[in-house]
Amino acid sequence: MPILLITTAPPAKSPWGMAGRLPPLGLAYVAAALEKYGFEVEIFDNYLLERPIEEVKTEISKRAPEIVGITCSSLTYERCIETAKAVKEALPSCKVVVGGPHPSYMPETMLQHTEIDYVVIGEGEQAIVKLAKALTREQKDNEVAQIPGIAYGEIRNAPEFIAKLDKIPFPARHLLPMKMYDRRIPYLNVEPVDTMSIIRGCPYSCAYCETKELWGNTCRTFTPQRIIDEIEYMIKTYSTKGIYFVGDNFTINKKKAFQLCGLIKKNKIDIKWVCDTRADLVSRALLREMKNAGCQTIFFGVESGSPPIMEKLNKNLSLQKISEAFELCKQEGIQTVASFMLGIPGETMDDMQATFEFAKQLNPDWCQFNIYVACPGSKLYNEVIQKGLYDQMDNFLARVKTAEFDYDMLLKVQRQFQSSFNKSPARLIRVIKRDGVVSALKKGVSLFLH
Ligand code: B12
Ligand code: SF4
Repeated sequence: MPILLITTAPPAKSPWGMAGRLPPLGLAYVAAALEKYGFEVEIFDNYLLERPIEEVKTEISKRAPEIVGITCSSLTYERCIETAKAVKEALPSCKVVVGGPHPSYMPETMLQHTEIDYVVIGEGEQAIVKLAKALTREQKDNEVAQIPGIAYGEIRNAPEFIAKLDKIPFPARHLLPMKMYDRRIPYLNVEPVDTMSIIRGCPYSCAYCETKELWGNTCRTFTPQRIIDEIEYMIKTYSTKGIYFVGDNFTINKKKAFQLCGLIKKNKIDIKWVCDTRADLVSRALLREMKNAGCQTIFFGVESGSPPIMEKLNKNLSLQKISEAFELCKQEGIQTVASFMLGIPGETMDDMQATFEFAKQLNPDWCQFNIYVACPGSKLYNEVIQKGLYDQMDNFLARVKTAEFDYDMLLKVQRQFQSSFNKSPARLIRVIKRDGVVSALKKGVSLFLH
């Protein structure tokens, strides 16, 4: 049974801005699971290629799959529906399955479209294999209705999390045009850089985040040896020099993080990497071990410099702890990225100013001031919707507006903060230390012109 997995083109115009073009790891995992069970699979990454829908339709007719799986985030919701329609126009008997963050949080918004046959809620690997197997059999209806994480008609089955992640194969990167992706990242001084996802689930309950809804509240990881096997495979197959560990809280399981770093050193693996984590999940000993194992940069979601706003975000993390983590990283020679959000419901201009002051105090290597967008699945999203604290809704993502601020004000504040931070002497000194005078001067000129 031939199966085609598709990412949709990004929306033509989005108030949320567009991020980089990285390999769609989720679809690659789904593809690998299907291949393991002998299914014939192709991936068409139209988020990367951005072909118009008529061309997508031609592509679908040409490949003649019996199942099309589409990945969907809230941002690409409309594109997903458009693509599902194109599938049914090209091949009316082809089954359309959607999965990814948005269908997992809001399956009803997908199933109201008759072009969509099935929704997969949560992790896709087990559900898609069960579904594809069932669809090849005579008694498919009974079998499909039993699949955990499947939704269609009146059926809404709860997902089943994969207990032992090592059981799932490496993502099927061989089905992707690997050379066409953005294989550079400002936080690493090597290239090509590729992505890996090694952790699923999070026990924290930050009000703006919906990760739990997709991955559950228990943190699951691949074993350190399995991660090493994938890194070595990447180096051998794709000449990978840097790894961007996408996803949340790399150091959440400190023991495994130590083991992984130990194995990188023991096997003399020459790789540089960047990861995300929380400021309360690092220690000097761990940072030292990470640095020795090739970690160049850590991305911290700091979010705010205002204690009441941190309280509101339910981050359960003090500013003191964050300052300590940044200081430790400096001392151990690991670069830092501090990411902040502006425009949290309840935030005042004073709170935003506190964020800016805190950013200066942390003095990270890179600083991002992002305008908060309320995403389905999170506690804060529900509050924004219930209280009507938004002035624009695009693909279910809400642009927040309160008595204190609107989007235009936030844009001004964001530009001012970003520009002041980039031009600050402390930052320039940091860039000189990091990149050398010539490169820093070049960057300095571009920063001042910013
Ligand atoms: C890395 C990342 C990015 C990268 C790369 C994205 C990419 N090409 O994959 C970049 C930086 C480009 C990015 C951009 C954006 N991102 Co992002 N991103 C992530 C992050 C941290 C990891 C994604 C990942 O690789 N996960 C690992 C893989 C294995 O998981 P997965 O893709 O979800 O796939 C699994 C299941 O969802 C399911 N599945 C997925 N697709 C399908 C399809 C079928 C048919 C089936 C059966 C199953 C299935 O099975 C997969 C395997 O189990 C997640 C958070 C997270 N922890 O997941 C946020 C996340 C996906 N991003 C998010 C957002 C909001 C964005 C942006 C809108 C941000 C912005 N303002 O620009 C853009 C939109 C990009 C887009 N195409 O939609 C939200 C999505 C929320 C939502 N409601 O949709 C998330 C959940 C983060 C968050 N908590 O807010 N992102
Ligand atoms: S923001 Fe990070 S720590 Fe907080 S709930 Fe989401 S994944 Fe967990």
